[in-house]
Amino acid sequence: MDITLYYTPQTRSVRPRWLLEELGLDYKLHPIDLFAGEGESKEYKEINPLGAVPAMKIGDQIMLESGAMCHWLTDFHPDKKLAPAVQDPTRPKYEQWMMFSQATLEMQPWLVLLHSKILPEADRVDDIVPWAEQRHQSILKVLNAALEGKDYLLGDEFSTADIMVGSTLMFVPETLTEFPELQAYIKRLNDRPAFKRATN
Ligand SMILES: N[C@@H](CCC(=O)N[C@@H](CS)C(=O)NCC(=O)O)C(=O)O
Repeated sequence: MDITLYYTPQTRSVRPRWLLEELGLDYKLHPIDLFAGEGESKEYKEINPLGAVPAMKIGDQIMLESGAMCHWLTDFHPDKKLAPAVQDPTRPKYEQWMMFSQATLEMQPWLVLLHSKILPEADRVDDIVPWAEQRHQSILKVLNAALEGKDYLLGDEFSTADIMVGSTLMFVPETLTEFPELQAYIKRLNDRPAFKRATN
């Protein structure tokens, strides 16, 4: 399979790169200097009209959305056992955490960033920030409890859900101070050789 990953460090593009490393697949890395505006270039807009990373080229086909890439790559390689089989009793939990990472966990930190740094000052809604911070803490509490006594979200076995959830937590380490299970979890994930290779 001929895969090119359009990638900017310290963004959501770490998710598919980390997974590609866990799977031991060959891939080409195409760096995009998002912070220098390369996402807005005519060439890159032909890859992703929204100018965002990651994007993945599979043969001639372009795929967007980090979560979709992770889902598809994992299911394409069932022999690597990074997800339970669809018939397995732990599959519903796997699906839950995969979706949770993007639909629930990442929304509040994104709102904080948007309304404290990214939007022009005139467009920011200040009251959103404390609300989102508090909501984020409530969500972390649930996640912390779910990880008690476990190495990974599904128990002893690492899965792609840990890439999705763990990478999201790693964007906001400063919010984890009250949660020892989450801190230990992040450390465990940081120590994985595939993670180190993906973020070198
Ligand atoms: N839901 C998309 C979000 C992609 C996204 O917004 N990426 C950010 C970096 S983490 C980006 O490229 N932002 C720049 C922009 O949207 O112009 C995904 O998970 O792939």
